[in-house]
Amino acid sequence: MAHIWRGVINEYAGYIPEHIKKTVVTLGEGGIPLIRSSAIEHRLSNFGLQAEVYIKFEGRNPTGSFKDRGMTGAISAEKAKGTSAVICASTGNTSASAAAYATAAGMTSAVLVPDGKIATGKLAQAIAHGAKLLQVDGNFDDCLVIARGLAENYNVGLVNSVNPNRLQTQKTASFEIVDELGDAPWVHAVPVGNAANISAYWMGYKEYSDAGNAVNKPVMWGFQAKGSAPIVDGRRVENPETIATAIRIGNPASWNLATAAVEESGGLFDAVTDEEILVAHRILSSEAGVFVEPASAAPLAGLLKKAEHGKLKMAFDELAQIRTGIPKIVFTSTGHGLKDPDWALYDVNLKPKEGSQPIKVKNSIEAVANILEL
Ligand code: AN7
Repeated sequence: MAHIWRGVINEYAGYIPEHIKKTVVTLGEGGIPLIRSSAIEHRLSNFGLQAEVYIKFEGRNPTGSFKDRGMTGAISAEKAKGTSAVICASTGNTSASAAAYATAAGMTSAVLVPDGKIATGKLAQAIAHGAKLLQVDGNFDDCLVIARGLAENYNVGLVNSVNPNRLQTQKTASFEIVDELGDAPWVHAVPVGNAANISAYWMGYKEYSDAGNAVNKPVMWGFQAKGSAPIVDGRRVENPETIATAIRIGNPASWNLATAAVEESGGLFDAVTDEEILVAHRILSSEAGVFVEPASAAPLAGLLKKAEHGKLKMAFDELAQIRTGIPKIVFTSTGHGLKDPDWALYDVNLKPKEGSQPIKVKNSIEAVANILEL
């Protein structure tokens, strides 16, 4: 039977609150199949581990990141309220998504981005979709304070993930995973910035198993970037730093929800270095065939580190008491590599990578064959 994917609100309507469903604004987000990666399974086998590894590649969403799943909920609810202008603070992806969905809804948008590097692709998207783009003399956390203040005092809707409608539709990523695997994976790893995504996944897994669609729930593993790891450090980071600019956040808004998700699921938080992130980034692009932005490589970096240190084996052994079959791991790669493509051109020491420039060649079959050593 013909079926056009109608976006996450309509596809999972039974799990979405009424006020979000009244006026659905969608760009067809979600509906993203897991990618099973034999290359990463092979990497784990080098540590003596047998597992099925699946990538939830959220870069396949309409604006190239997982933010679209939540944005359809936030913008739909604002539309139902008659809101005409929305605002958000963002390290880049939220702004791209907010701008796109606001435009589709016939609203205006303004986005507050921090001083310092925001990936070019993300800025281009916000501008292309007509957002008013303001770069604040401060970091992401400062931007969020301003955005909240504006929404409290002026007639403008806040579409950051502190808006509960975001999580209500973002949770659908868990539903899709369970629908594909037939149950929750054993371990689910995600990058953590403002900490909404890990909270939304956990909410989704709980709701779906409560509804009888899954027998189990996964353990949630959250990975922050070292230098920008407030939850791991147990305190706010005043000047967060990492090359993974998407998760350069020092005071996550959903800190408590994320901590609850990890505690309830029996999971963990840990930090990975920029170098570990870039190594994982390279493995994803050159072995798995999946091009992500740096923040999206953090969960693989974390999983490989845990595998190397024997922690993944310990987790499997423990989970084998309640689960059967081969362990299944899912990790979420949150954003597309094209958002921030320069990273493909540098090695892990941030030096220009060999072979990152095209080789000039004469316009002839023979010349090309020669260079390719055919
Ligand atoms: C690619 O766009 O916070 O822990 O303002 O863009 O739910 O914040 C982005 C976050 C991971 C972290 N990966 O997710 C923003 C913003 C990518 C991201 C995260 C972000 P949360």
